[in-house]
Parts: sequence; C-alpha cells; structure tokens
Amino acid sequence: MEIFKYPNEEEIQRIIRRPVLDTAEIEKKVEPILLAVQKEGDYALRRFALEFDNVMMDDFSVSKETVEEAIQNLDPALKNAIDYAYENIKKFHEVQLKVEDPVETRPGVKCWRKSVGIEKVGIYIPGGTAPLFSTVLMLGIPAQLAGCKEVVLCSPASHPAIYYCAQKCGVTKIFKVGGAQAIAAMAFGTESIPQVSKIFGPGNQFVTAAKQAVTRYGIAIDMPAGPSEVAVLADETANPSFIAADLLSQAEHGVDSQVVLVTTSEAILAQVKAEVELQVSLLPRKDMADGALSHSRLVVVKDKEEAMSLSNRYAPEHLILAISDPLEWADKVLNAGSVFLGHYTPESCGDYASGTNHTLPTNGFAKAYSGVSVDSFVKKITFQEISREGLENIGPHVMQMAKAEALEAHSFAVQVRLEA
Ligand code: HSO
Ligand code: ZN
Repeated sequence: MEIFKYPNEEEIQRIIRRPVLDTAEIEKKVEPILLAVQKEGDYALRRFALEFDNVMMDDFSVSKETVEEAIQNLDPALKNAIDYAYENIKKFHEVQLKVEDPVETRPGVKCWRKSVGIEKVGIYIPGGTAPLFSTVLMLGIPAQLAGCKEVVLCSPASHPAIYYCAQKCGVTKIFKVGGAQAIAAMAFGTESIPQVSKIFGPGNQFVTAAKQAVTRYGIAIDMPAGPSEVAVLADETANPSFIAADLLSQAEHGVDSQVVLVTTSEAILAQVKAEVELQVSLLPRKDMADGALSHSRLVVVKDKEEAMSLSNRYAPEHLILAISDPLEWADKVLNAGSVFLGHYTPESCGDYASGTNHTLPTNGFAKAYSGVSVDSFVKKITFQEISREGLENIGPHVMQMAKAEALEAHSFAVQVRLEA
C-alpha cells in the first residue's frame, strides 16, 4: 500500500491515474477468433473448445433438464438469499420503467417518446475463480423488465446458482461457451447461438477486447470495462476495521483491482493499514487481494473538501462515504458509479442485494457513463403527430430554416402540404 500525506498536484495526478494496458497484443489474438466464428460458426466454437479447454463439445446449449437438475441440487439457503436479492433488485429497477407524457410543443404538434426493449440481448458470465451468478441478476432483471424477447446467456461456468438466476430472470437460452469466441458467437450468430444486438457482462481481457471489437460490426456493448475499483472517503468517525473490510472486498476481485482510501485523519490511515494487513491474512483469496493491495493507495488530505475533490477527479466505480455527515456530502459527488453512504453501508450490499446495479463504469468512465439499468436494455423511440393546424403553425419556421441551410426539398415537403 502506497501512502500519500497531503499530496501536491503532481502526487494527486499519480493517485488518480489508472494503469494503461497495452491491448494491441490481445487484440491481435482476438481478431482471428472473431473471424473464425464469423465464418465457421459452431464448427469454430468446437475447434476452440478443443484447442483452449481440451474438451469435445457436441452441443453448446444447456437444456432445460440440465438447468432443472442443477437447481434441484442448489443449497436452499442460497436459493432463499437469491430470491431475496431478486426481489430487491427488481423493486429498485421497476421504477426506471416510468412512461413519459406526450408533449404538445405547439398547438397541433404532438411529440412523445417511448422505451422499447432491445429484442435480442446477450449476457456473458465469466468462468474463472468466482462464479458471478449475482451478475446474472444484475443484467437479467433489467432485461426482463425492459421486455427483451430473447436473452441469451453464454458462460463457461455451470454453477447451479447461475442457472437458477437465469431461470428466475427469464433468460431464454443458455450456452456453455466462454471467452472471445462466446462474444463472437453472440455478435455474429452461429447455427446454435442466436445473434444479438447488444452484449453485456464482465470478462477477462480477451472477452473485453472481443466486446470492443464487435462494436465495429454494429453490435452494441454495455460499457468499456476495466478492473473493479473502490474509493473510501473517511473522516475521524470512521471504523478502521469496517474500512479495511471494504477495501479488501474489492481487492479480492483480482490482482488488478483498484483500491483507494482518502481520509482526513492520519490516525485512521494508520489504523486502516494495520487492519488491512491483519484481515488480508485470513482471506482465502489472499494472493489476489495482496496483488491488488500492492498498487493500492492510502491518502491523507487536509479536509473533506479536498477529499471530495480528489474523489471527483478519480471518478471511482464505487465510492464509500465513511463519514459522520454523508448526506451532506452526497450532493457534492460529481463523478462515481455508485455511492455508499455512512458507516453501515458496505459495498457488498450493493454488489448483491440492496437493489442497485453492480455493473458500473470503471477506469474513470464514471465521469461520463452511468451503470447498467433498464435504460441499457431499451431504445427510446420518439414519435410525433402534426395536424393540419399544427403544420400551419410550425411550417413557416421549418421552411425558413431549411432555405437558410440551402435544403429546398425540406422546405418543399412543408410547402406542398400547406398548398394542398
Ligand atoms: N464488485 C463487483 C461486482 C460483484 N461483487 C459481483 C461480487 N460479485 C463489481 O465491481
Ligand atoms: Zn464485488
């Protein structure tokens, strides 16, 4: 953990800097995978399964029976926790469905906007060391609420909880395919995997590069992904062991996780450091957390104003305000994916069950991007209806502007009607 005391501008620049990854090598490896899947479909998927994972795959689709059987074996206590989380996430996201009223901008000129679910979407859930079934809820629930007709899930993992969450969210098809080839399959479609219009979900660098690459083919993605991040802003009222646990809960995601403490108290900084060292030794994912901690930053600044300014410049994916007056400072948050207020609001609750979405902008993208919501699964289509009277009101203005842009046909489209 690197410690900064009352950093100057140059040091602040260093604190807020994200690691710059050289993605050229990865992109070079991903490109032929995309092309192969585009050209050869399922055959390429089988070839890659054999080549990368040493498995012969006949059928990638996970049958309803397999899903049912896996769910039968799911621990009832876990099932219950998932049900509880599902309800909260659904409750929170349902509000996002609100319908806008039509607006009559001028008499006889009526405009309105309607959300329409993206018909076909894809969700990718990585395999690896942690089966992120919670991400199935975070993507599946807004897709379900948005009314997406086809929700395809690709994952190399076959954890029963993934299947249970998929079933609850009404995922329409599940495939046991992973990596860049899974992204390619959903982007181009294969004999067995339907083509989708937008792809969501986390993944390793290959998956991320593949998602980025398929945007060139007109496929949308949720957002540019980077390593997970948390910034904790703490005053002297903070509890060092709570904060240490919060920092570690992000650090355990992976060695590249970004973990930052900004505090107004030198004592808190020292206590958090000691607590982190103690708690990390007890973690099963100690190695991963240690890796993340090796580039983590503990910063002490003069006051909360400075702390907030630093946080806004950093634009963290998650921001925890471990301070006595969090609500007063909440309004001063300008850049963050999701904010956790007070001493009893650990990030883990947002990660799993409080209701908010955990798919959030990283890498400073919180300056301009929002986390996933129902909005991410819809298009907003505008409509307008103009009456004869409306056209008499608006028409002359349109003609004036069209002529000034030297677009006579635009002008004539109004004129021909007014003269009719
Ligand atoms: N903290 C992660 C989400 C997650 N945590 C899933 C646990 N499971 C997003 O940054
Ligand atoms: Zn997490």
